[in-house]
Amino acid sequence: MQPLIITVAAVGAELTPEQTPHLPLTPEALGETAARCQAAGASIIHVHCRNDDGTNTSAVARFKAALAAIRARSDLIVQFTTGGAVGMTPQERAGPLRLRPEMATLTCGSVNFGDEIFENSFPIMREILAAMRRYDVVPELEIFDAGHIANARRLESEGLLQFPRHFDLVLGVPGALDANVRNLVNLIDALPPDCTWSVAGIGRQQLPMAVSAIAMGGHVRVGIEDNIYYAKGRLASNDELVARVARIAVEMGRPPATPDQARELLGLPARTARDQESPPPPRKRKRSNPRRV
Ligand code: KMH
Ligand code: ZN
Repeated sequence: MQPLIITVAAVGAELTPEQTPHLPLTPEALGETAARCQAAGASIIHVHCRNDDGTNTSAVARFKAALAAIRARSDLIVQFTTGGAVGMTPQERAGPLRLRPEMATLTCGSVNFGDEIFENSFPIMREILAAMRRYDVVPELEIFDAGHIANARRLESEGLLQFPRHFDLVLGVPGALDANVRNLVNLIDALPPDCTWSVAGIGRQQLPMAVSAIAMGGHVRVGIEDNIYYAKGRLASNDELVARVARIAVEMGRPPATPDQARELLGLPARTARDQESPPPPRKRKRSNPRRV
């Protein structure tokens, strides 16, 4: 089986500093988190940015400082959010893409999100994808509901996306698909051929979903964006959550991928190419048999 790609979703948009002291609010704190999480076994960092007071921001200057801090302290694959926070405009969500991170998320459809609606109409998705194409950013496709995979296929048929791509299956958001193995298997069965996938279990389902994904040949997203607890009543740091999954993965014969191994598995250009004027075309992805259970 392939090495395990561990993504750390280290910040999010909804948490407040009152909920956990482990939120990396500043670019410096994000750089420190990146270094610790890479040492613990992560290969991708999913990035939202905050102001010093903890409020969410899409300011390009803040993302620029965060990108620089992460690159100075790690060689993690940097994946910007384009989901942002509920209520942000598509222009705000896509703004930081001009900084040309290696990856960015694309949520593939609207979804209830607690008591709110996380809006991702086709026009919004097309606009965000156009910005990704303009800046040569590779999308990771976020799936919160079963219909989102059909939406991704439609975007592909419109020529706006190419498959195979990496999918992140987000299970357990209140208002979306529950986090259980039956839903996970159904989603994997619906993926286009040769796509890789990870699972992001929300709340207390983070660890069971992660262990399921390791066993099924998928990859894993953990981090306090999705789950603030290490155990009932005990808050977690991001690197603790990464380290626990890495330990289990080693025991299960799936040692964590290095960032460069993850780039290879995901078909991303080698990191040094990002700093050149014209990056080379993406590598051809290896067949991965991602659906094997
Ligand atoms: N904050 C959520 C509304 C993403 O980063 O791509 C959306 C989100 C998804 O976090
Ligand atoms: Zn996010």
